[in-house]
Amino acid sequence: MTMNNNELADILIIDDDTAVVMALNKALKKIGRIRFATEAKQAFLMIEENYPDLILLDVELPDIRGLEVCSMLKNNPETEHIPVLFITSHTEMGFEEKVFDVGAADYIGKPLQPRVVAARVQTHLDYHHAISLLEKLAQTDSMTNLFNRRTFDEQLVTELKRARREQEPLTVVLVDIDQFKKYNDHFGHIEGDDCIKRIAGVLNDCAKRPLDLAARYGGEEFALLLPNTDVDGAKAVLDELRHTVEALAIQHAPDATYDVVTISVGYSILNLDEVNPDDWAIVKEADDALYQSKQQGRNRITR
Ligand code: GH3
Ligand code: MG
Ligand code: MG
Ligand code: MG
Ligand code: MG
Repeated sequence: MTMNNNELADILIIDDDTAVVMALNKALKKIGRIRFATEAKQAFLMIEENYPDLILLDVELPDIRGLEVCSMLKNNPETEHIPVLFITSHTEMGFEEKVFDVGAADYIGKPLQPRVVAARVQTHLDYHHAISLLEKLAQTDSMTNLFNRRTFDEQLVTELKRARREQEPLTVVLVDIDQFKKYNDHFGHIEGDDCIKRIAGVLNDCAKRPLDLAARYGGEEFALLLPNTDVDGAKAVLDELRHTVEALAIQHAPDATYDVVTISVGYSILNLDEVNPDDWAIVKEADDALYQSKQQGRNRITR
């Protein structure tokens, strides 16, 4: 999610006709920060610099045809979500279809009517903003702001596929707070929620690399997905995690084993030689390892 409703949207106009650019700039300056490019090559550089919230695209450009530019944007996972609106005076039969075939959100006919342009652009920005918000809500655990279980399950399948294809290690981690019933019984549920949030913050900090994922797996259980991470990498991340939680020094209930709140950790690394791979086997292994950590006295890490 990039856009906040109160922020001005970032709108990129790609058109080689400066009169059109000036007219659009005037029509849209209240809605967004306008950037413009007069050819496709320049536009792609600007898009990479900062992904715009919406693109207005001319059909005829000096270097690459507008329809092709739109196809390229829609075939790139980084830019496929950006709404593209064509600016065109093409009125021949079938052109409208072509525009939507390449994934455009809409098209605006010339001559341009400033208020119509502004209204259409605003509608698409609002729609796009609402979709992004819904996507974010659907992926997030609202109490901790970590990813939720559903997102973990989806990403697990994706990352297992990638790991097998690229022959790269993948580490799956399960984390459970130690003797948390005692914590709740002694301090109450509100303090308990607070404790969960603080530990979630540590997990979030541990998922440092772009593809690392930290999720709330259940009540006081968390999961980490660490792509391209082998035993040494996993040990380093998890030692730091366990240590950092302990160093929060959250006072535990008087009848708990340790003075401060701790976590138990279990992890498993994908076996790339598996003949009949089962996607959930790795989670089961991490869960068995977590059980071992609990059995052996808690506040520890087991593979
Ligand atoms: P163990 O060391 O074996 O894990 O002991 P435990 O008491 O932590 O046992 P377990 O993991 O089975 O218990 C989970 C407890 O966490 C039960 C429940 O009361 C508490 N819990 C789960 N979700 C929440 C939550 O969202 N908020 C609060 N405050 N407590 C929760
Ligand atoms: Mg042109
Ligand atoms: Mg538990
Ligand atoms: Mg527990
Ligand atoms: Mg238990």
